[in-house]
Parts: sequence; structure tokens; C-alpha cells
Amino acid sequence: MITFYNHLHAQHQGKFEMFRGELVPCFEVPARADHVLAELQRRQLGTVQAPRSFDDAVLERVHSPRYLHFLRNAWADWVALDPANAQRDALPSVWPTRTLRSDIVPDNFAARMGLFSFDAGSPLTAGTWVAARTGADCALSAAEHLVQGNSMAFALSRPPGHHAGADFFGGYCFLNNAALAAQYLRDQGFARVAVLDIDYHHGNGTQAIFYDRADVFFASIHGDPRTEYPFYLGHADETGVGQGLGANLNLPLLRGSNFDAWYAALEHSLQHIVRHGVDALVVSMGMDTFEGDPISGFTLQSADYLRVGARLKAAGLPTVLVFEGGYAVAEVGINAVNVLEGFKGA
Ligand code: SP5
Ligand code: ZN
Repeated sequence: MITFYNHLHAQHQGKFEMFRGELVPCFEVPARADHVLAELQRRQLGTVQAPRSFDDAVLERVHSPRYLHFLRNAWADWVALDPANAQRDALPSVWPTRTLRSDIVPDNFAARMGLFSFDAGSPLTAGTWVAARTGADCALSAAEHLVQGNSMAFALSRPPGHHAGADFFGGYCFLNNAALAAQYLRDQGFARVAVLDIDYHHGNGTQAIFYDRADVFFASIHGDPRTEYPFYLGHADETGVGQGLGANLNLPLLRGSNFDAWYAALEHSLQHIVRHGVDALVVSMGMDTFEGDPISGFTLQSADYLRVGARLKAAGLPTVLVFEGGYAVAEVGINAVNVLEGFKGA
């Protein structure tokens, strides 16, 4: 088993996110990935490797050039407004909602932040670009590992990616690591790929990127968007559009759902994926389904993740696992590595 580890991830270190009219400490912290790495090493589960760096053209297979240009330069633009900004996170505060225009990229920095984002919970920091870029390289390196004929790879990317769309950040996500891996597999000859998103939150970015396509099947098991973030996508009636009709499967579960209900949804989604006839699987591996997660509402236990890994393996597909959410920091390493161990042992 191979893990591609984003050794620059800690350079993305947000201070605060907006919650109920206050700035509260970020949930998405560097220690999350550190715990996963430490647990991998403690259990001696395979090897850890730095990713190789991929060309920007590979990112442009998923993200728009104007968004990538914004993201690459955002920190310098922010500090240019006021040197004191170097000590502050950048957060958006204004957005082009319905009836406003999003075709013109504003000269004003705050306006650009809003154009390219959808929440005020995802601070942009000095190291956001380099961390997100290296995280994407991990997902791409893991996909490349499958192209080279291997059956599995783990991308220990941070920041996470599944809420990021073709041209927006949000939900702690900047580059969509899972979508980049799936697109890379397509471009390197896998005819059909599935992305299975098991993060507590619906993978709105990934869904949107592939919504009109039949060659990338998207399935997601998540908290019901009527009550759970990201609220505005992830309902069961979203089944794809055009060529993609039938290639999108959302399985929202009520807040409070337990492992039995969750596992039934996993079974259902994997049967759909296999029926769709795919050649490879990308898993958005969020660990925020854990009972102890501070911002989520399912009740999975640490031991359950061994069964999750074993069931993913039983699908019998070349598989890239991509780390996403999971905010019970002390347990996230045990839980994530349980998935890997379940996968390996099955
Ligand atoms: C990748 C991922 O899991 N992103 C999740 C983004 C969730 N952002 C909204 C968090 C709302 C925080 N609620 C605080 C509850 C404190 N008791
Ligand atoms: Zn999540």
C-alpha cells in the first residue's frame, strides 16, 4: 500500500471561520493530517511517498483558468491591500447571488473573493495555494499509481477538496482533489470512472464538475441537505443532466443516522457503481461520519471503518482513496487508517 503525503500541507493554516456571527477557531487544522500520518507509521501500513508535481494543464482539466489565476495570486493581492493583512486570514463577505453578474472578474479583491467562493468558512492564508497545489499533486500521483497498473493508492491530501467546484472554493476546499484524480484516470485511458463520496457533507463541487457526463459516475452518502451543510445541493432527485442523466446518485440520510443505515447506503451505492460498468473508483474519504465529530451528525464508531474499507475493496476495482473531512482530531488517524487496514486485509 502506498500513501502520497502532502508534506507542505501545514502551510495552509486558517485561524478563524465565520459561525453564528462570530469568528471561531478553524475545525480544519494541520494536526488532522499529522495524526493520519502518525497512525500509518505506527501500524507500519505500507510506504509513504512525496507526490510528483504535475503541470498546471492537468489542473485546467477540472478548474477554470481564471479561477486558478485568482487562487495562485490571492494571497499576494490580499497583502498588497495592506501589509498588516499578512497577519490576517482572508475571508469573503460579498457574493454574486441570483440577478448579479459573475461573468466580469472585478478589480476589487473582496469582490473577487466572493466571485470565486460560496461560504465564509474557508479562510485563505499565506500557504493555501502551495498546500492545495501539493495536495492535488498527491491525488494525481495516486491516480498515476493506478495508471501504472497498481490496484490501490491513498492520497493524504490537505486541505480537502470535494466542496471546490470548477471555479469556486468553500467548505475548507480549494482544489478538487478527487475530481482531479478521476479526470486524470479518464485522460490516461480508464473509459469509465466512479467517484464515491463518503464524507458527511455532500460533495457539491465534485457533483457539479461531472453532472452532465456519463463517463464519471458520482455517488454520495451524506447528511440530508435540508439540515446539513452545504445545504443547497445533495438531494435525492439530482440524477444528472443531458449525457450525465442517471450517472449521479445522492443518498441523503437524516442527521443522527447510525452505521446500519449508513452501511445499507454504501451497499446500494457500490451496487449502482458496479452496474454502471466502471474501470476504476475514486473515494472521497471523509472521516466526519464518526460519532465524535464536532460538526457532523452520524454515529459511526472507530471499528466500523474496518468494515467500510473491506466493503470498498470487495467492489474489486482499482481504487484511489482521497482524504477529505473529519474533525475529531484525536481519532481521525485511527479512523482513517482503519479504512485502509480494512481495505488491505479484505
Ligand atoms: C471537507 C468538509 O468536511 N467540509 C465541511 C465544511 C463545513 N463547514 C460548515 C461548518 C459549520 C460549523 N458548525 C459549527 C458547529 C459548532 N458546534
Ligand atoms: Zn465533511
